[in-house]
Amino acid sequence: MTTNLPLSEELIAEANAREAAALDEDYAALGRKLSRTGIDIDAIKDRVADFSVAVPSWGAGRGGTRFAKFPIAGEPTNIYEKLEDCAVINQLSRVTPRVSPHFPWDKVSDYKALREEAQSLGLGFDAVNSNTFQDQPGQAQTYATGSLSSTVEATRQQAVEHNIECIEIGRQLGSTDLTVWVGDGTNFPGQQDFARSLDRYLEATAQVYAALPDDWRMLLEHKMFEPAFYSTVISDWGSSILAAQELGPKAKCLVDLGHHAPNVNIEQIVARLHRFGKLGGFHFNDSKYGDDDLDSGSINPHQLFLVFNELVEAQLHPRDGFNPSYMIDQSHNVTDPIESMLSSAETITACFAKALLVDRDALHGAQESNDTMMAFQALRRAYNVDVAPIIAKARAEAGGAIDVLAVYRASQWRERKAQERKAVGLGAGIV
Ligand code: LRH
Ligand code: MN
Repeated sequence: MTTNLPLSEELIAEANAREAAALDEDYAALGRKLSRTGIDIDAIKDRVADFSVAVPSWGAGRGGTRFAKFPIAGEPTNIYEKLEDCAVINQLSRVTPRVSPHFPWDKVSDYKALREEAQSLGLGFDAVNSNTFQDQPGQAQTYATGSLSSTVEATRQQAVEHNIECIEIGRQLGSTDLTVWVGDGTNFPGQQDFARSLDRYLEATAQVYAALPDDWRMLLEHKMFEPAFYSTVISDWGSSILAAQELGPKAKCLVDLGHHAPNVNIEQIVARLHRFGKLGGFHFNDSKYGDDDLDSGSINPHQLFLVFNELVEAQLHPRDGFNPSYMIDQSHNVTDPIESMLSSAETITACFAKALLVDRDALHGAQESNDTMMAFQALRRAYNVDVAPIIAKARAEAGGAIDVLAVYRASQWRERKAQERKAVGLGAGIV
């Protein structure tokens, strides 16, 4: 039961009152434009109102690189403060009602209390993330030479037990997905045998798979490189889908947009994973070079649109258990994390709305008749529509803010939290 939303509803209502007339005008104008091509704007708005994307608990604080992390005053210092900030994002945007937690970063002693606190803030939990890419103080076995694919039996067992512990925590939080990303790999040719490394990974991951409750899924996250810089055990969608097929029907593939080489056709990977019933979820972000974890759609919004174009096609041709988890996974190194996730949630929702505007009959007809230009134009026409009035209308009707960033800044949330929260020390790395 949502009892204590972080921001005053009056603040949002007063700001919306000032914006309402302009929004209504823009919405009506866009509605007339879309109805000329047979599109009912309210039907699109209703689809948008049902759309949601989860936010990463680790994205609520400042992120960093191996060189440095520059904290901001008032950033969250524990999972409870992270939930508060995630609740601000959802109260304003009304599209981020779930948080994806990461363990042990979000470890607490009472998960029932954590779940209740989240519920009081209007939040639930999405996929839980395990972490066998860092050693924790007092850990028996190091992950320095790998985790689920380690040559050391005791290390693989430790990694298996940690993942099973994450499932147990997730069950208490009401989650039904476990995301497994392992940084296992090598920095030198010959350092490890590719086949034996994968076999050890499969043997160990099968033990985690066996511990999944019936209604759970395991989401395998592939990544081309980093922290390993010569080879990575699950480096691409091919390794991921083969592993997921080997493990069983509850194993699916998670696509982190930043985990591919520049210019890889990610939307085609989405179509392929869907074709074989293995599309399990997404980590949305953007990148120009490596796994930059930049704000979604900030570098290549057209690629994000093309990914959603494939997802709308997939919804029209569902395969076994088509229910991909949409999650943001970003590192906010230079912005206020709340502002970045508000902006990213808007961009992700907008790319979904634009994909809904594609005239599928015109597209399919042009594809079948090899009318290349009209096939391309079917996508481009939809991409060129400014869907902001639809997103804002759906948001305002759900109690959110028409201008999310303006209301967030007017709330003085960060300034107020800077008074309350203890300062975060200097450091480096993602969290
Ligand atoms: C790995 C990754 C993974 C998370 C981590 C925070 O690069 O994308 O999803 O565990 O970032
Ligand atoms: Mn990720």
